[in-house]
Amino acid sequence: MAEPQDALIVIDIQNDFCPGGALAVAGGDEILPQVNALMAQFPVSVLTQDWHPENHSSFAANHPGAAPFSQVPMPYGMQTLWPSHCVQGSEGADFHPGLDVERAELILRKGFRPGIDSYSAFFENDRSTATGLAGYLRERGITRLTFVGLALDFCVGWSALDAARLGFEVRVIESACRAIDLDGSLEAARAAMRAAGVELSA
Ligand code: VGL
Ligand code: ZN
Repeated sequence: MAEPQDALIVIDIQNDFCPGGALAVAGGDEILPQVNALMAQFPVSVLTQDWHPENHSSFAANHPGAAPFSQVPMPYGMQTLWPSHCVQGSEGADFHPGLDVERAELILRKGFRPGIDSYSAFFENDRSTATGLAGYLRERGITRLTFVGLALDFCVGWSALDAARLGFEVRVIESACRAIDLDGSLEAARAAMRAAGVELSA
């Protein structure tokens, strides 16, 4: 049961992460009915929106000769290079039309700085530049977070790990997520979440 101190955090359910999108996650649109039903049950829902400028450094197209899904060293660590996706103002960056966007009380955009990616809803990929979400949730008295969305092994997983590190009680509902699963990333994310005390529920 959702209590007043609960919030649902809905990660990146955008056209580009759904079938037909630039960085499509298999079955990404299948989670919509469950996500919408959860939003109706939680007292607070927050949506995140991946929101990159065209010159974003996580795009393979901005690294001449580099292939999508390869890795490059960045000042903050290794960065996977992605097909260009969720470009600010594009249709691909819009929320999936089937998502109950009007229920959300906050829409948090991330990944808008050209030089750094932001998988997590709490910190950019240097793990230290804050997005402000933790402060928002704390000021509202929220202590328990339930994560759903795309993709389980990247933006959902990194967000859940940061939330646990910040002291929130954290749950991920796996049936309301889908994964990219790049080179074992799904199992690695699951193991890291379990080790951090994140509750993975079916
Ligand atoms: C995501 C890769 C790049 C995600 C965002 O939402 O999981 N993955 N940008
Ligand atoms: Zn992205």
